[in-house]
Amino acid sequence: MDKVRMLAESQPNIPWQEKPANEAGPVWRYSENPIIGRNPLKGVARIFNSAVVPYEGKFIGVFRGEQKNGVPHLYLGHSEDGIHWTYNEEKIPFVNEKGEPYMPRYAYDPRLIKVEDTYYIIWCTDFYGAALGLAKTTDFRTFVRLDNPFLPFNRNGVFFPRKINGNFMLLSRPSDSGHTPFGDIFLSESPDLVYWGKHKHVMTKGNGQWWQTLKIGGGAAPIETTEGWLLFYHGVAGTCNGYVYSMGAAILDAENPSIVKYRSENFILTPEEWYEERGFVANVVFPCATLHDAETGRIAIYYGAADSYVGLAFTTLDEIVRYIKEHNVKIGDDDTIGII
Ligand code: BMA
Repeated sequence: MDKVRMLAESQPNIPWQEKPANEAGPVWRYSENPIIGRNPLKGVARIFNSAVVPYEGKFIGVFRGEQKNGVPHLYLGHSEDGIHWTYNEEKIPFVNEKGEPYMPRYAYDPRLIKVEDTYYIIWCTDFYGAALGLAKTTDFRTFVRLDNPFLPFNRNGVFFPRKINGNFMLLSRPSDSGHTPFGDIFLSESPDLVYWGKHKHVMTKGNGQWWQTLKIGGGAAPIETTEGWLLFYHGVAGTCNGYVYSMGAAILDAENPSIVKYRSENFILTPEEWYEERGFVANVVFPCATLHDAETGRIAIYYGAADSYVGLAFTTLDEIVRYIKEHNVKIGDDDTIGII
């Protein structure tokens, strides 16, 4: 069998630590976690569930900052190494297409994804309830907010990093406006970011795997590989003490990503460390982004921890793909194109 390869750029300077000898799982945590602690900038009590990209030889991020009045907004951050961050104290100043201020009432769980020459921010916004908000930038100075792609209620919008058959591809998780005790991952397409359609079902919450029995949602932008799209996502268990968020992984078909090729039966990261188990919301591991290097196959996963911190975890393409295949489980009709 050919060795699996990433169909992505080389990013030799991403954060990295080798796997500790005593680590049994396919994903290991950064030893200095959490990389972002409490009160990280003026007026912001906590940063978590945030997204980063490589930019001009360094790194740039869009951060979910929980202000001291409890309302989340998005903040821009810069880093030389992907670990130590400085932030703009002002919220990201979204404008409409005429250049006029166009701020969301709140904004959380951003993803930041480059498609062609443009960076897209997609987040959870207020559209008479929780829905997807969308903005674009090419220079991280002007942020043009576009029409909300979908009707309420929806969360966990994740773009693919390239168009497929000429269309933008967007994963989402239809929700309710509250704490959503249900939900699967769906796929939608758009030629122009205005009209969305060709909706398909991608992945079902897994009733046989109790860690993801309540709901699932897309996490980081899928990584293109010779095996298909590698997706890190979150899965939620409902316990007598509340929800528990873990990280899962799957591989979607390269040209028809509504088809799941492989999906790990087991979580690949679950709350175990103090910063995942203790915080504003205990027991949350919530991936929103990766940095990855095609040359070495290294992957650095950024995840929110306990709605209070940002953690970093590592794997390699070889290791995670082998693990997913070895623990592959077929759930529902995930292996179909997902139209009924
Ligand atoms: C979800 C989202 C996430 C959050 C999680 C756990 O519904 O709101 O932002 O991390 O709940 O509180």
